[in-house]
Amino acid sequence: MHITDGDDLTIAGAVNTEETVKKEALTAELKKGTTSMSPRSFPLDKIRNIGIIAHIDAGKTTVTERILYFTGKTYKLGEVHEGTAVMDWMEQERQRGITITSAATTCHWKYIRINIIDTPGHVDFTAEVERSLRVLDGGVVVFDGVAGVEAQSETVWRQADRYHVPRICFINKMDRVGANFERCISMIKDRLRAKPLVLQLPIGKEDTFKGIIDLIGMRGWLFSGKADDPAQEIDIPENEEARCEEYRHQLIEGLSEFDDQIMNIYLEGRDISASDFKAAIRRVALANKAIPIFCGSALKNKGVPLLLDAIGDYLPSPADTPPLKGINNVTGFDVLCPTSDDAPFVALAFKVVSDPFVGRLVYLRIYSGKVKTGAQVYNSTRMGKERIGRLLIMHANRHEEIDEADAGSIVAAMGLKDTFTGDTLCETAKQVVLEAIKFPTPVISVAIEPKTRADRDKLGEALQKMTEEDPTFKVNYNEETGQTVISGMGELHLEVIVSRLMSEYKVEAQVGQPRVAYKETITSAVKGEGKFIRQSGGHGQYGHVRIELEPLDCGGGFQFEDKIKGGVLSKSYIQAAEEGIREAVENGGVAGYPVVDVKVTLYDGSYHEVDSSEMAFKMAGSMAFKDGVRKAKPIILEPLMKLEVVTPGQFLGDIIGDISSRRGNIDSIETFGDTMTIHCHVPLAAVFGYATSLRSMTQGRATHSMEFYRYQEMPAQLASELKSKLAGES
Ligand SMILES: Nc1nc2c(ncn2[C@@H]2O[C@H](COP(=O)(O)OP(=O)(O)OP(=O)(O)O)[C@@H](O)[C@H]2O)c(=O)[nH]1
Ligand SMILES: [Mg+2]
Repeated sequence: MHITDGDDLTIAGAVNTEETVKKEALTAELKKGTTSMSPRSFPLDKIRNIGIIAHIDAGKTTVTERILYFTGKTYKLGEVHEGTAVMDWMEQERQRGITITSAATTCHWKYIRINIIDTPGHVDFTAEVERSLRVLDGGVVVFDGVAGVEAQSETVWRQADRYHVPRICFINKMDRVGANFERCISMIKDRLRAKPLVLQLPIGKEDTFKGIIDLIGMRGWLFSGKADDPAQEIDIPENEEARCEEYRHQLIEGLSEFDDQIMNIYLEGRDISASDFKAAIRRVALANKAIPIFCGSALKNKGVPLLLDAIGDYLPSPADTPPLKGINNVTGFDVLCPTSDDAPFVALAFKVVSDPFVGRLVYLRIYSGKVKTGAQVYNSTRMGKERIGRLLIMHANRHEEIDEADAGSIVAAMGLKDTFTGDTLCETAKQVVLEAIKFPTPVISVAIEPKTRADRDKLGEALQKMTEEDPTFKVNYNEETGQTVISGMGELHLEVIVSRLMSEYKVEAQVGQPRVAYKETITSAVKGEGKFIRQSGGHGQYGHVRIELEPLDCGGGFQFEDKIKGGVLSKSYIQAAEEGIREAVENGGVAGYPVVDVKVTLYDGSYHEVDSSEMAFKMAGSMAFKDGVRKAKPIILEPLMKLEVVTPGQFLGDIIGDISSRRGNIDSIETFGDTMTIHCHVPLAAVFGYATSLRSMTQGRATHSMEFYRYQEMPAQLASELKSKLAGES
């Protein structure tokens, strides 16, 4: 079943519904394949830019693969477990059966164009979800029908909340033993604190799950399980009638709470038509007041066509999303960027990929205006001109060339040399900067030593490409030890990077054990002084600065203020001192870890007519900072992780005992039947290799999920042990 002849979608409430668009013509064109990605303007209100988001293994990629098949985009069903999923195209993804990098694609359903980004569920790749949610208009949140709302689903839900992304839920895996639709709904209510609008009920459960009841049309749909068999429409089975009436009633009540139009029809005792229903649900969903819920089994080809209808019906088009706010580069005033082809061009770069065949690709979400191949644009974040070489529509790792991209579209551009993730592109004459995307800091690192000189060169090049691609991946070269240290979000993240270095970039290197990325901060305000004075025979060196150091709140990063009174030091010496201070911040405080949450104020200094140089002031800055940190009661910060363990009750005692011995704190324990969910916080240093020990403790029957929570002070005893260990190593 590809593009179907099914009911028209009621895109009630969408812009231009009342028909600037010739639906039939468009549908026919799409069927023939004549409207491909071509450069023509696709009606804005018929575009859906959506992300598929969820906990690891919920079935996001499988849902996406089914969407591609049912929309006729692919002609073979892609399977994650067989390594044939189109969206999981990277070698690492196919080997491991997980998504690592978000992949974009475009397909058409009835007369809707759907731009999809399939995101990874593993928390180590959270940056991929963050950047996707930043540029998408709507989300499909997928749940495993057995596990319900898992830890990472909650995390992505909160991320979507932050970006105000309207979403719909798909309760997947209804065919699995233990699948429980009602339990999933109550978890959506309790854990996500969301208001569910149940629009479907499953017919049968587990291996007898065979279809879905649509509570709006009050019709049943049976799916044979074969992707090519059309769904069979049936009356609601007699034994389900009472349950359906009850749910429908709840739906009307739930909707009335948020929608006056439905409430009025209901209070007047009139029948609510399907289009009234759809229009009201769309209004409520777009306003993020309640969440439409659907169900099915992607793997068994059940329910996905109805989900596709729902994407058209209940998720926003770019025109429904409020205009994005940017800042005028010159005046500093707010600027609204309307989703319109006629407005000045504004786009956000949200992803950079080094493609081995086509080179450097920059993914763009175009918010306003259009852009043509060859156009000159302005990177307002870096204040430089850029030229767009070619424009592409991506389909996972393949692409199709276009010569123009419009407002509301998601495309990849070639030829941009100096544009990075989070940068804004706009017109030179109408400069605007959009808010950049915020990414978490890496918490774990590993040392890499290339085997030969040739490997060192290859390593440098590979790491540069990878840091461009992944904003949560950082590289530090330690001058003193000659070691390259890479940092990331977790063990899996670094493991994937190391595997890619070896298999994709053919670097041979010695890789150390993963280590915690500690940081340092100060706890009191102090003054520091740096004097760099050298008197040798001829020309000497003279640089002298006085600074003040103050602790900032957690997350405050590093701030620098110049309070030098006129003429005491020249601008170039001040800049050189700042540079020296910044380098010292990165190179580390008393224990050699980067210093965070500190403000440095440069307030005084002196220079020598002959001997002073920028170099001398850079040294003086660095010395002043080191002097200050030593006096400011520095402490070591360690990453604290949020850990969630789901286990059969019999292992609860052992798991809790183990967590306590790892300096963990239990926050709460939830019980669902015999399944216990333990929520706790544990320092990262104490949970290396946790997967292995949990597996052996529970015979592989417990699962866990861990994500970075925050940095916290390390206990003094452990901090001093760490310092003496470091002293011993150097
Ligand atoms: N029984 C059953 N298994 C499913 C269903 N959907 C997906 N799976 C299986 O669940 C596993 C994970 O599916 P994926 O589609 O890779 O899940 P994902 O959410 O993309 O996972 P990540 O991208 O790694 O977070 C695969 O083995 C799928 O075959 C379903 O409806 N029923
Ligand atoms: Mg996946």
